[in-house]
Amino acid sequence: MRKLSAIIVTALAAALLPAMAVSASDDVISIGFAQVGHESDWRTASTKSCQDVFSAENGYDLSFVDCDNDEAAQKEAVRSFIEQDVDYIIIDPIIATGWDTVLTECEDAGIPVIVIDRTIDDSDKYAAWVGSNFKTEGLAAGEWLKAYADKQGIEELNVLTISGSTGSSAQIGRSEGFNEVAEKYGWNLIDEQTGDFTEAGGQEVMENYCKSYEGQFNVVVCQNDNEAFGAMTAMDNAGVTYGPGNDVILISYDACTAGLEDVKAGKITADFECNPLAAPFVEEVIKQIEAGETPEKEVYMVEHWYALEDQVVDFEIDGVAQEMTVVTDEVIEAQY
Ligand code: GYE
Repeated sequence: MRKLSAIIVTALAAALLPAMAVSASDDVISIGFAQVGHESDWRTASTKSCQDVFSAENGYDLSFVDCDNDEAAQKEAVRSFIEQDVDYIIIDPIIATGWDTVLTECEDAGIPVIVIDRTIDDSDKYAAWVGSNFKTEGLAAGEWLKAYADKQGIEELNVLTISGSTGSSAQIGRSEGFNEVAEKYGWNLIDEQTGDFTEAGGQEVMENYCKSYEGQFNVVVCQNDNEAFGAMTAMDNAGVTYGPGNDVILISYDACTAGLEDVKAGKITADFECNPLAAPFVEEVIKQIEAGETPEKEVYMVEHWYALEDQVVDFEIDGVAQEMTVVTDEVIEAQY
């Protein structure tokens, strides 16, 4: 009797197990993620956010491609995800335009695309976008500068900008926002050259600026922290001082841990956050699609503007009062 039941159990298990294995793997959601590259601290935090959320333990099979800032490689990556027939494709678009053809291919294959961080500006064939308002970041930096310069009694602002990767929506939005404010107040925008969002790029552009515009500038705007790190090295070498109370007001974007440490150390005068932790919101979008719901087309990340106490000033964007966050050790500790 015992022997018989054992045989039955074994036979049942043999019949059921393959089916169970199939249905278990059916539950796994496969995702292809075409990431911009690895150019900055921000990017490292963005990649980690996706890898943490879309882990095997959480029921995902993530194919991650680092596109190394190469637009063609990014389109290739998306096409390889279509070949693999993944369930979802996540794209952080290096460049804002040139996407309609490949997004049509995703649509034809029935694979929903979720865009994160940077925007796609010439196609709406994606399910949702989760990211930041880069123009608002630029407006914030500009309006802060106006209020801060007024408080310090600085009348003339001569600005050098080290921009991000040309044609990326992060670069376009930050330049648009800041330059709009600069024009409104009649500041002198001396030059704007790209540092490609890298430390090496920031250093190279700043070395050239220090030679070409020696003694002619009092504001340097870096469109991310890594460019600011490079610009600081170049200014150190050229004997230009920066940060509160020094020759140059140094503005940065991203506000990653190392950027905030430089705010705390009195090197970066103010840092305008771009929040890279989009993945939990992307997971929400996927859950909604899985449940047959239509997700919000645009989801905006919450961000903060950082400075030391003495550099905190009141300012508004389009009539909306902005709050600034004072950088402390606890704030740095909590940052990505
Ligand atoms: O500011 C920069 C990164 O797309 C918002 O890309 C992102 C930007 C970020 O390399 O550090």
